[in-house]
Amino acid sequence: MRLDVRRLEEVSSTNDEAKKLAAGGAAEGLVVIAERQTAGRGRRGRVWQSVPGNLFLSVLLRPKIAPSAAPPLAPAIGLAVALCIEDVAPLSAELKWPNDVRVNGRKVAGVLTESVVSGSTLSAVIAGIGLNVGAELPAELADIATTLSREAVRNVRKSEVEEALLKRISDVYGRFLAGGFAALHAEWQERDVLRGQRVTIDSGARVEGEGAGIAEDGAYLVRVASGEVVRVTAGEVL
Ligand code: BT5
Repeated sequence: MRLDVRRLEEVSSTNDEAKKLAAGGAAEGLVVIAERQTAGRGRRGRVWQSVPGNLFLSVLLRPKIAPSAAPPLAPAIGLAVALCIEDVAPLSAELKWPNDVRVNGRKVAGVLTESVVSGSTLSAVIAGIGLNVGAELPAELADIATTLSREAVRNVRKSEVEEALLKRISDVYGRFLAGGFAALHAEWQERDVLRGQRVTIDSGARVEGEGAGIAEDGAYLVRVASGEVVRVTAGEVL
């Protein structure tokens, strides 16, 4: 994938900006990076606290796959973020299915993938990433969130993180296109924080049990009380 990076000073959300450009016919590989987001979003209408100095970017992907095959792109991009973190700092990144990246138990990055579907065709996937590099987060997030600089106990340079992230996204996406999520499965599994933990996943219905790992296709597996292993293809860990 050839990347075409557009840098903007301020946007509502880099995902919205990328979606607009996608609607105008922009090619796969367009990257929108903003210094400031005034309405950064998480999933289900949640807010992404976008403190200037941290990284906010969205990549336009146009995979030739069915809309139903798009959900594993969220954990795939999560893996790219994890690998990027390990490239730039002496840290181990942890992945919480489907879209959280953590370091030392606290969330350092989130991924928001949004599909654009026309008819029965997947016309685009916008993969948005918010990564806390070094700018201090609001106090209310202190218990659950962190930054790379805090965890690495030194200043981590944003330009370096950005460069590593774009490289990892190209690499991971290329492998996803060639071999599906299965090509990324082992690396994801090594960083899985839910495995062996009690989990409740809301996927329309509630699935409760023990995390049994990520499946080869990117779904999450939960061993429920009866001993049966249930697959969850999309959802939210409570
Ligand atoms: C996510 O949502 O984790 C996806 C976040 C994606 C943000 C990027 S920034 C670039 C692009 N443009 C956008 O508008 N969005 C994407 P979710 O799983 O719903 O998690 C949201 C929750 O994370 C919030 O409810 C908070 O609890 C927590 N949170 C908010 N801001 C945070 C931050 N800066 N660091 C860590 N946690 C945060």
